[in-house]
Amino acid sequence: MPLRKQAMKNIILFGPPGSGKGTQAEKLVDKYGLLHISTGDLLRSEIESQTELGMKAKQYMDKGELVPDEVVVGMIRESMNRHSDVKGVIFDGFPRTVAQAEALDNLLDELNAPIRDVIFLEVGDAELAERLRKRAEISGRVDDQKPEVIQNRIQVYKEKTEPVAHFYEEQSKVRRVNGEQDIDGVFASITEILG
Ligand code: B4P
Repeated sequence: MPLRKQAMKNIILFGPPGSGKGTQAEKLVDKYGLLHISTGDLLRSEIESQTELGMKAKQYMDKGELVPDEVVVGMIRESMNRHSDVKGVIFDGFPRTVAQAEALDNLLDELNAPIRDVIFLEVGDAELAERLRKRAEISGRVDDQKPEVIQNRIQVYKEKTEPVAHFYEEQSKVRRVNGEQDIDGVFASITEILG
């Protein structure tokens, strides 16, 4: 992949399931004109198209488990290749394991375009469960329907995804935001950080 001539604004939206990553990503894309890459959306679109990758991913997602790293990293690489001339990327729901974070750093090294900020949306467990329960009523998402699957997603987050925050804390890139404010309040806090 070619080196970028211009500095890219690459941002990770980080936080537990239901913390509002997808919600905020849409608003940030409007404001900053960045490319939005959501691994959750990419996987759901593979499932909808009934591809081989989608059918494999579904087995994990329906249980609230993470899809294997190599599948997700391959999808990210493909998306980045497809959009080679962007001002920057908002990574939403990725990386979710330290192995994914390392793979992303390697990929961005090749482009000479490192992650600038990791926006960490902090929301407590009770509020998360309530939001996902409400989303279930409108989204029809299989992984929102059963309380035990929601609990598993929160558990998997604590075991496998939270260590990603420490990975980026060592690079001094983590910016914590109170994700329990209303949607516009969270957005205002993020834009204050990003400028
Ligand atoms: P995702 O699609 O990433 O979904 P999420 O974490 O549940 O949601 P998000 O944080 O985006 O919340 P949202 O804005 O919708 O992942 C789904 C699954 O895909 C994973 O469990 C996993 O199996 C798989 N997967 C995805 N990426 C992967 C990876 N990298 N590796 C392996 N597997 C992967 O907000 C939730 C709800 O709250 C919404 O209804 C919203 O309206 C509401 N809300 C948002 N902000 C609010 C606020 N401030 N106040 C009140 N309500 C708010």
